Amino acid sequence: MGKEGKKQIRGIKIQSMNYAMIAAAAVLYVILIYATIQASVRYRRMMDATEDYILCEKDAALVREGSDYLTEQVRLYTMTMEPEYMEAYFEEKNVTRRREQALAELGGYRTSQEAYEYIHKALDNSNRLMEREIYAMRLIAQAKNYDLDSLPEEVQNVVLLEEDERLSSEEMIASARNLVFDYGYQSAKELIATNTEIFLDAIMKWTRDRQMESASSLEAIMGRQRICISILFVLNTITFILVIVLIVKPLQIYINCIKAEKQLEITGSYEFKYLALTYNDIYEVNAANEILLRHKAEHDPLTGVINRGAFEHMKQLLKTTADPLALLIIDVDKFKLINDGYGHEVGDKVLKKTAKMIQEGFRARDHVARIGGDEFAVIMTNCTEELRPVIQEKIDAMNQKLQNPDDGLPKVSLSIGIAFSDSGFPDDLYKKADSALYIVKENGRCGCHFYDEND
Ligand code: GH3
Ligand code: MG
Repeated sequence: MGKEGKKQIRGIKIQSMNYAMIAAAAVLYVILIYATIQASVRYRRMMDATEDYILCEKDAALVREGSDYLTEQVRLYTMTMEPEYMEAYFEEKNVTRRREQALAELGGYRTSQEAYEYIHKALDNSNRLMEREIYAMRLIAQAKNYDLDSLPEEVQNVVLLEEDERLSSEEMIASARNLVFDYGYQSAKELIATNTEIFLDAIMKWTRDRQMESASSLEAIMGRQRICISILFVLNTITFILVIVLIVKPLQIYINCIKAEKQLEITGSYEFKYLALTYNDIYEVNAANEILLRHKAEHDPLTGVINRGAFEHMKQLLKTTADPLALLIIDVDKFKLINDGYGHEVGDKVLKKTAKMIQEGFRARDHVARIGGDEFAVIMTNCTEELRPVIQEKIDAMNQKLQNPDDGLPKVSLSIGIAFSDSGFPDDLYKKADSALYIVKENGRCGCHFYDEND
């Protein structure tokens, strides 16, 4: 098969398969890596949402604590009238500022705007309550006749209502206590607590929404990762199967073919099929060359029958066999005269014709060889002396034909010496046949003689 034939080979190319697998694996790996990054981002978001919630809760607690602390200090002040409580109150209001700091911190977090407004409202409520508290403190200071200059500016700046100015000290104290203990104060406090609660509820809901969103997209990403891993597994399995089908199996088959000295089976990938076809081409050419060379080495180029070398080889092979055989040595009579009279070319033609005739005259299993210039030998396998008349007949027929040529070639005749062997080709068989031939040559040629011990 030539190049054209090889072009028509159908099969998967290992190279193409490799490229396809590498490309598919690369795409899947990129998707997987991207999905992993996405998963980390979603996970981080979930963590952030939880962290934000904790911080919001802490800050909401700070707002409430700050407000409660102010309430506690103002109430203690109105009850005990000890200045230290007023100092503690203003320390919280102006220096510690837990509520403001908590709110400032909340502004920095990723919080829901809606929730943020509630905590802001809580702070506004707390601030509005402070006006009432400071007014209460001013009433106490007024009732106790404290030096106004020693009091915080906010207290100094309070302008008492006219009806309060007219109150007695006890009434003022009672009014101050009433301001920070009455129902209105309590409701305002509850409003602060409610707004803080609403804030926390809103933050909780917001956090849960963020977590749910991140969790569901995390779930989707994990799903995609599972699909990618499954596809990778399938691809790997396909690759393994293809390697077995396209490479491993064909190699085993090829090795077996080579061991059996057979042509290679056309199987496996495109490359293997190409290799097998090329090998088979070479194999065929080699086999043909071998046949040709062996034929050349064993055959006579002029007549086409086996040559002397092959005849000797055959003698060796038959030496130890058990079958009976006959050896005929055939020589063309006065052949020199043909050469001299008609030329060498005619001589060759006569030799060719003689060889052909001998070959056609004997059985296919008999071996005809050219063992000299005008000398031939026939080994008749499985032949006993019983066949003498048959042999005689054959020889007579051949001589008859050669003596009456119808092809324009000169007349010739053959002299033949024959010897039999009961088993194989003994060493002296040739000599016997040759001596029988000599007898024919001595006795007028054109005929045959069977070797006889008594000759
Ligand atoms: P005899 O009857 O005693 O055999 O006489 P003969 O002339 O045939 O003598 P011999 O067998 O010795 O001669 C063989 C001749 O065959 C000698 C040689 O020139 C000739 N010869 C050998 N090989 C070839 C060949 O290939 N072609 C031709 N044309 N002649 C050959
Ligand atoms: Mg001769």
